[in-house]
Amino acid sequence: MLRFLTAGESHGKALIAILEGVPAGLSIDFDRITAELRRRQGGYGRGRRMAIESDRAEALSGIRHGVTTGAPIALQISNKDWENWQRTMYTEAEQPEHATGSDRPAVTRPRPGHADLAGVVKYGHDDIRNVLERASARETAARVAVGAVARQLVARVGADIVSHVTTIGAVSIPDPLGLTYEDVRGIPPDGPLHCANREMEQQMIAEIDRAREAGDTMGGAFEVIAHRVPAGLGSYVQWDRKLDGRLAQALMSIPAIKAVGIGRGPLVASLPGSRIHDEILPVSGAAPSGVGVSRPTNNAGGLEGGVTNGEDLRVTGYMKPIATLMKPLRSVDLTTMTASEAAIERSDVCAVPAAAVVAEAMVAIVLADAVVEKFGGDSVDELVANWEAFHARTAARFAK
Ligand code: EPS
Repeated sequence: MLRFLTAGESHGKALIAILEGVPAGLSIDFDRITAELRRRQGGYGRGRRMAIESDRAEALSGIRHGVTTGAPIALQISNKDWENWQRTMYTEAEQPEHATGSDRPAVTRPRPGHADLAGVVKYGHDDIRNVLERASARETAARVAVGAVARQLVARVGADIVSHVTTIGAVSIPDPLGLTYEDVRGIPPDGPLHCANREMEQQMIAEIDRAREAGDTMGGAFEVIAHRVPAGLGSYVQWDRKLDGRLAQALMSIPAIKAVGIGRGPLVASLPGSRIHDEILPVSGAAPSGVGVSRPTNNAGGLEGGVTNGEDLRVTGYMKPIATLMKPLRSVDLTTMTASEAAIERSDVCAVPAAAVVAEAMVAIVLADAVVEKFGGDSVDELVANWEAFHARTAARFAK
């Protein structure tokens, strides 16, 4: 229902996103888009590139006088670093006369863990730059801009999306599911890792510092929580309609994410059913989701049968360490086919907090898609009216 494409290289002129399927009549707060883009640029462990960029999305279509028209929305984020790369990244056949920046030699030593090797094999390139420019996580800025629009749509049916960092290297907060949406919403925006536990955050920072000093990199994990998600999104009737599968695909598509967990995640494999399944209890009064029962636990992470059940949606992403090491791993120079250290490109030491912001955006996009699917997608008024009717019907059903 909602689909988007992005284009753009890390050191090209700009990133572009085209988002189709946003209903007409949605007021767009551009400051919110800018704020999300700024959040993605932050977090302890980022490299020097982020000091160059100050991302802003310019809307080129699909929005008029601040309100969506129903037409495809095109967003553009300029790369400020472009001026340092024009002689390397120009698109014309010949280097333009007034091109700026330096003319860099080909990259020929693939970094283990990066798309470098697989990319040159697949596309038949000699210069790894043709791979790494697009395989760069720079692309995720475009996703965050799209996600910032999607967030504003899902907010119209009450949903809010937050995230927190749960692991950096060997340091993990003890029980992420023990934290509520309110706990995570309350993390100060300037928290260096956006971790709910200030003490453990210091240990995580030390972990990143140790990696930096060793010329190494560090991965981690983050959890995304979507609060007040309408019940009944997704479906169990067909494999590709299950919302857990759609969320997993969306999160796994973020660079460096190697695993996704829903609710209790991998632990479901090692605990008995009596400790995993969330009991269903009667409740007095109206539940905010309209589903008039109480669930004392939420190990399912808000999804049963691939359908939202009215509890908070909780999804965890596990990120590997970044592939560019200042103390490089062994590799092979593809020009001479001799042993050689992997290439060093300017990079981050740890980008887990940024990945968490990207994951929020991807969750927003998946939820917006599912909301449009369930409640209709031509105009926001129509969508909201359908949601309200569904909510009222659900509440009435459970009031019996
Ligand atoms: C990245 C390498 C670094 C990161 C970049 C992702 O870029 P550069 O090579 O320009 O220093 O900063 O991330 C971003 C540019 C961004 O916006 O997140 C990589 O190799 O993937």
